[in-house]
Amino acid sequence: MRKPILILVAVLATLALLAAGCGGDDSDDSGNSGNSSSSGSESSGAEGNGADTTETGGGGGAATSLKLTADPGGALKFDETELSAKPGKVTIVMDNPSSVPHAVEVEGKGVEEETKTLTKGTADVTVDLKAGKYEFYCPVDGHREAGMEGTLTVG
Ligand SMILES: [Cu+2]
Repeated sequence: MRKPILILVAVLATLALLAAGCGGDDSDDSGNSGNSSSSGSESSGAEGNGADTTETGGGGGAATSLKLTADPGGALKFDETELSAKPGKVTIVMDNPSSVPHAVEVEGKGVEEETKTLTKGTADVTVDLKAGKYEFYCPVDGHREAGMEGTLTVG
């Protein structure tokens, strides 16, 4: 019975010495090691936030996205006059590559929402639509009359 205990004690003592030795040797560098560990923890936190964002994105993924492009040469027209979507949230992204200001307004069934007016860029608006017919057009003065309009069919 005694020998195993002595061996165990010897092993523990050896391990303790090794551990103490390692700790002592590393103490000069441990400051840097500690900082590295802290940075790692911060990174983990960021990953956690990223996961939350992904979940939120998944919920928002139900929205239908429609794209509308204004004439690149500056003519008063969109590339589409007929758009269609399923009922629910619909995001209309208007790309205006020209230097003529444009926007898109969606109107119908009590809905009336528009993107901001801009040149050389994209703007979007999200609307919650029921089945039916809506109109979309550019609300800039004179543009709708010139032909920047179309029909959005939801159903
Ligand atoms: Cu316009």
